Amino acid sequence: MSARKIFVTNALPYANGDIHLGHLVGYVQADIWVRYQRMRGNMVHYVCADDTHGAPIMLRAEKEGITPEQLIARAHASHSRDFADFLVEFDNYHSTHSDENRAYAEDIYGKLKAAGFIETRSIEQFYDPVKLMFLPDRFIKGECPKCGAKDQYGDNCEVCGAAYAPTELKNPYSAVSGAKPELRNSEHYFFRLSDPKAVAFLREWTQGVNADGSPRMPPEASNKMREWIGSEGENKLSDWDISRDAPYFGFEIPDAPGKYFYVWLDAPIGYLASFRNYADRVGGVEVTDYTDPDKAAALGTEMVHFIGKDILYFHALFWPAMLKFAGYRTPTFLNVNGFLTVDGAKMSKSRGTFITARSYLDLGLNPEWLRYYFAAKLNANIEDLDLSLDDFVAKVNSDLVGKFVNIASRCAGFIAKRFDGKLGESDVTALDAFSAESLDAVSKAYNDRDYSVALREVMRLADAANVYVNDEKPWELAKDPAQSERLHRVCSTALNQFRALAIMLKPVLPGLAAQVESFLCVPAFAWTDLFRPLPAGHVIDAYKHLMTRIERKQIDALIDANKESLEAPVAAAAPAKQEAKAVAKPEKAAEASAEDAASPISIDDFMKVDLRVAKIVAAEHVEGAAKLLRLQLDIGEEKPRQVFAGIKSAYDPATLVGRLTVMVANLAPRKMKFGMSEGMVLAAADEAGEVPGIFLMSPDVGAEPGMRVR
Ligand code: B3M
Ligand code: ZN
Repeated sequence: MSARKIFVTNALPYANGDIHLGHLVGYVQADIWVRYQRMRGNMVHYVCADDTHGAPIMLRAEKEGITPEQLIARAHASHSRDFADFLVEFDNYHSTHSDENRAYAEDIYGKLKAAGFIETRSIEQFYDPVKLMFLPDRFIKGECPKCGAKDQYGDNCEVCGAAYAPTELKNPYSAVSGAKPELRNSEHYFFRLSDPKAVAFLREWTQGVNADGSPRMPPEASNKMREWIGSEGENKLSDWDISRDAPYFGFEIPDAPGKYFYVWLDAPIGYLASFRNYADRVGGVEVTDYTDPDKAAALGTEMVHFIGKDILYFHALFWPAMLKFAGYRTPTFLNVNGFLTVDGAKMSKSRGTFITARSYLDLGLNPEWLRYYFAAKLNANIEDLDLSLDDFVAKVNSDLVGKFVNIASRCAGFIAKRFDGKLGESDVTALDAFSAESLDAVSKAYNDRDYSVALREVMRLADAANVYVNDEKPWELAKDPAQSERLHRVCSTALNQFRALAIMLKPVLPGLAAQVESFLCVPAFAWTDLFRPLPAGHVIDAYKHLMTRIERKQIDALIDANKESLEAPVAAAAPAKQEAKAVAKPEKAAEASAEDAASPISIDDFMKVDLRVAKIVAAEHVEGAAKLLRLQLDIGEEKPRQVFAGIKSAYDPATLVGRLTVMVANLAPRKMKFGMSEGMVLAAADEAGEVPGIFLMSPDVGAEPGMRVR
């Protein structure tokens, strides 16, 4: 069979937040697949980019006092670093705010327009008369029309779960300026998805198969699409609003001054842009082989997208329709992953399970532990994946350290000490377990993205290798000089078994595999190496320790580091709705972990914290918040500061009014579910939890609001 030619992408992370473990599921899944395909000798171009446009990025940059370009440059650097450190190895990590993306977006839009798929229409929308902009749904808040809960977003209520249009909110206000929004008309551009040609195409595309009979998406996804499109004769698809009015951070639509492409229009186009940027950089790759429908069909090139289930709608409907009617090839396959839960529950900032990629690395946890755990639980279905923390520790320690690494650590020393690092003959029958049949099973499972099946088979083989070592007992053979030849044979055999396991684990554990390659003194493993054991006479290096065990206390430190401070809970990440591009930044804990607290800082570090005596001029309960009180703090400024403090369990708000305390005055303001928090008050609590209560700080008699504390 000739080599496959595959263009692979991962969903583009939004430039408005950090990479967290929930993101990593899909990236690790794709990276494993790419590495496996490459080991098989297939040609893969694997690209990604940051998704950079839209109102949330514009507004956030403004709030931080930087340009959107600066904000996305910062995100690009941190995202690239996070992926590289988790061994997710893209050929290119580009940006949707790029010349290539503008060119593709204009080309696709122009072709859709020429084909009659673009239409303009006037729509009525909320407008912020202070900020002078139309408001995305997520930036309008008010009272839920169903249950009356206050401070709910414009698209759905977090208290009763109702979904509604922003115009249905009672007492709506702009989350940007606080102003009462007005309804205004504006001309919008639409992609005519309801056109009978589009509907017919999508019905076939989502339900049909590729020319070679392979499916285009998992069956659950096809079924979902059937529901969304509706059955023959019925059409549930509505036209898609692809424009936004200035001010907006994005690409202006050609011949439409003041109108911009909606971020979701140019986001998937970013796949092509990143590929183009890559091809131009490296040379020798012909992008149109993968994007032109005729060339793609003739050459059999594939285009595979790895996405999360929350963005299926965009990738299974809008994206293929855009490509099709603009004269591009359509995707070969959509791989759809589910959400990550931690210990069976949604990731949570207050519980510390909304874990950033960076915090994991910073605490010295090995990225391959997580890659292995994810892989061991991943299959080709759209299922949520649970990171069960105890199971994580147990599985990594037992499989990787206890079973895999253990084989080498028990045998390699004898080869070095007794046989000058030279391998001897291997026991052919002991290697029989690694039959073509079981290797085929592993291959098939990797190719089908059934990694849990692949790894179960690999661990079965590891068990067999351990049984062999346990039966042969090299440590006992070593005591008897007459058994030297036998010892040589057993250790050589076991190391060949170990090598075969390392080859099969390489897509998941590329770093560990590289260490094994260097220890065995062999070039980079290819899949076909499985069928050729190392011969007698091959010289290996001294064994170096390959992987340490995870300790539960490392996990506890990780949870601690991600625990949101009591004083400043942040609104939970917005679900990825059409307008809801704002994924709240997972905030690092303000309270450092126990170790951090103990390490010394300089006086300069301390002086960076602006502590002030503050007078509590108002205190009240916050509706819907279990732990918080809303405080107004006078620190001698024109207006009191609003601060949310997690002290509700300890204080009756009425008793607080009038008293003095100490606040951090230069903490970056944070947008919370209930409003802005503009600082933090200081309070003591027993970390061990033995002494109950929270104790607010007080200055001595005579202190005045606004005095600096140092
Ligand atoms: N950036 C995911 C989100 O922000 C979105 C994916 C784009 S893939 C083309 O919800
Ligand atoms: Zn409600």
